[in-house]
Amino acid sequence: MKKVITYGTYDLLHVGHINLLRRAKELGDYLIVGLSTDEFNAEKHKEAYHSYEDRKVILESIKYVDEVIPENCWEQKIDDVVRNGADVFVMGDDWKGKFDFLKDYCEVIYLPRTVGISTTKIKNDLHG
Ligand code: C2G
Repeated sequence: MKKVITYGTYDLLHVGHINLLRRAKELGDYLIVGLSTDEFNAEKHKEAYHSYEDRKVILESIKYVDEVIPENCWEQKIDDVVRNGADVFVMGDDWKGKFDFLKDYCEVIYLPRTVGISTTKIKNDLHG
């Protein structure tokens, strides 16, 4: 079984997230998502609208997602890849190059982002 792993906040779920998850799943048979905890989001200077628990329930309901694990820190990726036996690590290409250190442990693929949508854009558009 070919395992794929990716990470993110996945707040205010939108088509950019779904496009990423669909393409990530297409690269294997089983997709694990490392979901940023509220505490880790603070480290990323991000504040999610939905709590970790709610973002986890939402992600787990997506047909492309097989498992959701917490992302607590930047340093856990190598351990996650090894412990979960992930064959492929996937991220949107806004992260291009940032996780190349994982190439020693698995395939690293950066996928083109979906243009024109982001959680930040949704928040800004809603604020009028
Ligand atoms: N994404 C995308 N297209 C968009 C918006 C997001 O392809 N229009 C992708 C991002 O590149 C990322 C995933 O969707 O791969 C989740 O995006 P975020 O929730 O914004 O994740 P981020 O805050 O970038 O956290 O350790 C890695 C971090 O946790 C990534």
